[in-house]
Amino acid sequence: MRRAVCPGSFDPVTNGHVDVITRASGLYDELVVAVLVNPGKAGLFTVEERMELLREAVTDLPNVTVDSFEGLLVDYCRTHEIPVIVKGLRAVSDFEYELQMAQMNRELAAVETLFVPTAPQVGHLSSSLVKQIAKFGGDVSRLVPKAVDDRLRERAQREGR
Ligand code: COD
Repeated sequence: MRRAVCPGSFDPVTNGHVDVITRASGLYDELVVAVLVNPGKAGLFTVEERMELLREAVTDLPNVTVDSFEGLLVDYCRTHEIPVIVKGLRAVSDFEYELQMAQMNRELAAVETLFVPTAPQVGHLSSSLVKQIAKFGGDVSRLVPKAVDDRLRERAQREGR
């Protein structure tokens, strides 16, 4: 059984994430999408909300499950016997940091990292840009799954924008 994990903050999941998850799901028998819990950093969405939005985004991918974790990614990999981390790469700016993490994760636990180059049509997407656009009332419907767009609109309405 070939297993891999796609980790991230996913605050919230974007079409860029969905593209990487979809492509990775075709390469492995089982793919876990793991939401990082960072206790020191409050996101826009709670970890439970992010997981719920991810689950809705991957309903068509039967070999994908959604989980969350707090701590070192390599510990999660060890506990769940996952030998591969899949990451999306957007630009050179992603590469330096991602390479450093990949090398460290390999040194810590012999976990390999597979980089999936972003699809050109979603290479400019990031959760932080999506949040910024939505915050000021911009249209993000083409950038995120429908459930995320709905949730961002609800929030904007609630907050009177
Ligand atoms: N196209 C392609 N890929 C994309 C796109 C896009 N448009 N947007 C995002 N991605 C990729 C990112 O490159 C990343 O690989 C993944 O999707 C998740 O993105 P984010 O922004 O939701 O998540 P990050 O980058 O904040 O997540 C970082 C981790 C949580 C994975 C990392 O900090 C981590 O592993 N933390 C655990 C603690 C740990 O083990 N630390 C030691 C590391 S050596």
